[in-house]
Amino acid sequence: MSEVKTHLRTCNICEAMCGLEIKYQDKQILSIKGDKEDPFSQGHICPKATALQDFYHDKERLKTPIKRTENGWVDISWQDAFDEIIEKFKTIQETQGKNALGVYLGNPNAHNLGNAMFLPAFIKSLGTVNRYSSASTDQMPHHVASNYMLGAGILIPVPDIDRTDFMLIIGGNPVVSNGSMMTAPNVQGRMKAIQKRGGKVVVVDPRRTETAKMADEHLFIRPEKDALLLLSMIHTVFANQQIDLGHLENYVEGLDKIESLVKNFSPQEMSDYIGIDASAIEKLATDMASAKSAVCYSRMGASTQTFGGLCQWLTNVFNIITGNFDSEGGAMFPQPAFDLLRRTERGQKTSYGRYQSRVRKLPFFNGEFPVATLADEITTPGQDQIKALITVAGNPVLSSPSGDKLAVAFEELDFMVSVDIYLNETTKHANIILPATTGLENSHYDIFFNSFSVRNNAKYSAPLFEKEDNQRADWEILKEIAAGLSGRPNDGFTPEFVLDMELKSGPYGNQGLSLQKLIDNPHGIDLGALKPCIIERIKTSDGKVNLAPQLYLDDIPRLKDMLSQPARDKDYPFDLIGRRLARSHNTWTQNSKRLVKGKNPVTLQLNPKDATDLGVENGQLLSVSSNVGEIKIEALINDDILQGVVSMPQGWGHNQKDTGMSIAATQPGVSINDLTDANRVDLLTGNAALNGTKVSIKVA
Ligand SMILES: Nc1nc2c(c(=O)[nH]1)N[C@H]1C(S)=C(S)[C@@H](COP(=O)(O)OP(=O)(O)OC[C@H]3O[C@@H](n4cnc5c(=O)[nH]c(N)nc54)[C@H](O)[C@@H]3O)O[C@H]1N2
Ligand SMILES: Nc1nc2c(c(=O)[nH]1)N[C@H]1C(S)=C(S)[C@@H](COP(=O)(O)OP(=O)(O)OC[C@H]3O[C@@H](n4cnc5c(=O)[nH]c(N)nc54)[C@H](O)[C@@H]3O)O[C@H]1N2
Ligand code: SF4
Ligand SMILES: [Mo]
Repeated sequence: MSEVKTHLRTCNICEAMCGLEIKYQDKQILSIKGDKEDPFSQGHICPKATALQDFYHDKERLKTPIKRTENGWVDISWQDAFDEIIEKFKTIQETQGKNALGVYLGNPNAHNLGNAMFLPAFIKSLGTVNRYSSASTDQMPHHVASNYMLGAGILIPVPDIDRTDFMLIIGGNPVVSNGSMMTAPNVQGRMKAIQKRGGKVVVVDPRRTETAKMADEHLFIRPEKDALLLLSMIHTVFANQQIDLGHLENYVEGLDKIESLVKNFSPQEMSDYIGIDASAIEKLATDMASAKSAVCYSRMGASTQTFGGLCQWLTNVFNIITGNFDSEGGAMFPQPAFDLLRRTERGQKTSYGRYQSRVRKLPFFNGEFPVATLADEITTPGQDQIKALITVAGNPVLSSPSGDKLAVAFEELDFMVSVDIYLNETTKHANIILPATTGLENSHYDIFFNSFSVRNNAKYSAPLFEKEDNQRADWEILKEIAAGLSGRPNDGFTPEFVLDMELKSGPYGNQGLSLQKLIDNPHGIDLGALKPCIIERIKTSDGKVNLAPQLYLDDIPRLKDMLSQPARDKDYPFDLIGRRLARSHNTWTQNSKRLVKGKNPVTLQLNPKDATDLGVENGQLLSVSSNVGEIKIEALINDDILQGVVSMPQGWGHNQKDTGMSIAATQPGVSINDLTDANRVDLLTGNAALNGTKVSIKVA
């Protein structure tokens, strides 16, 4: 046995970028703890990080390419796998057109240095517009708002949680999710610090969440009414004449349009729809506008719904008109050391809205179509129909709306490839699975999440364990396919080479930032608090913030139409929303024994009054139906949820045959996305409307 060693790295499971201190001996991990000397996370860690060792040691994780045959899965060599994939993709594209090849990118791509760096070139090599990703089940409304208001989809406003005096959280549960589009390890500690310095935290959510329980105030809201809430808050700010653009006074266009828009959205008129008293709405808006600093942060619950586009736009509008945009304690903009914004020119025309999807005419945003229409594009005959598909680090059968229908659609493909670490609900439909290295075998630097971080940082993690001879990193796989398809030789650039170049030529290059400097500082380097910078960073052609883009104004009639619809559907009287669990991450961490032990966490939470009306008892098995599917799930009755609303975890449903995750299958749960309807999208951004699914409930 060799000596016990210490390895420092950043956890790459979620967005929080926690520093880890890992003690190990040979290939054995002795402990995984929070790195107290990481200047950003200061020792914070959650239970998922300790499972990194389980993913590393998991015997069911794939390490050799496998091919589906009549006699089951067989191992094949990398060369044979690449030869067959390139030959099949080329033939299909030559005979059926470039767009006959589709691509789906899942969430772990954003948490992987090589993928974040080399995916654009890979996608280009595919030569198809049929591009999809988990972004359209998640944060597309944020990117669309930034693109139309600020000229660049990557320019995301981030709550300055460490300095704000008032934080309003709409549809986010960062105490469990550890934050999203807000990279902030130890959100709980940061929220407590707001309270300690005399500030206030308010949560707006149909559930009394773990975050709501910590907040100073929680307001229950009816699902999908957030745009109305924001409009009535903006109405109040105008009515009180509290408009204050601060240092952006000469940089904001369209204030008059907002003023006339909100006239008809007074708190009094909207209150019944929203489910919050008019006086509470007025107080919230007034208190925020009068606070020294305040920030409205709205996330998943306000994005993955029918009006996600309007919600993210109006969130920005509220912050801007109260003087809380690009200023301390408000919504601010990071200046990352690896700056993706350098790829966008001022006034540059983007692909936003350039195309419509073939079947359902949904918008193409941020270089992709909504995944809610992927099944249609596979199953509907005609020119540009998808005949071959490659998924990279994604499990859309469990993560996309009407995921079970997508599984059926995959069976219609002529050829499918998955780059993944498991044989799961999605990859089992592939003809070939290419396994990538993961987690502790990879080097890391967070390209994306430093762009959404509440402080500017830089940290590099070397691989802890060397990969085995036969293994390949995701980026190596992607480069090999790209070279085969484009006919251009692999450029040979490694992630480290590009990272070093970007750091040296980036905004901190003149302060000596380089890969070597990061290697010399393995706990990471703090690059300081966020600074006002939007005037320099904005990418609109006139350098001004566009407060009222026409696209958004044109979506208001759709919102108004909702007002005339009945509050409760006759056949499906409940609104289903999702929830996240502290011990699972989306669909893929469920093969870790230490994370899935204990009681089945996949339960339907409902209010005691609804339970009484339905004659349901705690723990009873229920049958839940929507217009597209039915599942069976146990009842969890408590008053932490609004009457008429029910909630269940997302990311589960490992109850299928022919998959290779036996620990996950011991506690399979059911998939929420067998109930969500792919036809329900936010028509403005194409984002899936996962929350607010209408369901009926009966005892099973
Ligand atoms: N109803 C409902 N649905 C939701 C949500 C919700 O709240 N409610 N949330 C949505 C959100 S926010 C998201 S981001 C999506 C996520 O949707 P997806 O990205 O489709 O799902 P994941 O579970 O993240 O899938 C990760 C896949 O990558 C594989 N993987 C893990 N690590 C690696 C790696 O290092 N390399 C490779 N090549 N593969 C790897 C896993 O085995 C798995 O197949 O789900 C969405 N779906
Ligand atoms: N432990 C854990 N952490 C995770 C993940 C995980 O799976 N597990 N996934 C990661 C990913 S990919 C992401 S994108 C982030 C997401 O992180 P968050 O944005 O914090 O997402 P959720 O925890 O799903 O919280 C969404 C909240 O919206 C509420 N909600 C639902 N519908 C509505 C509505 O109509 N209006 C309002 N106001 N609220 C509503 C829900 O009750 C829920 O509390 O979490 C990340 N972190
Ligand atoms: S909060 Fe996220 S980044 Fe931090 S340890 Fe947990 S999973 Fe890893
Ligand atoms: Mo996500």
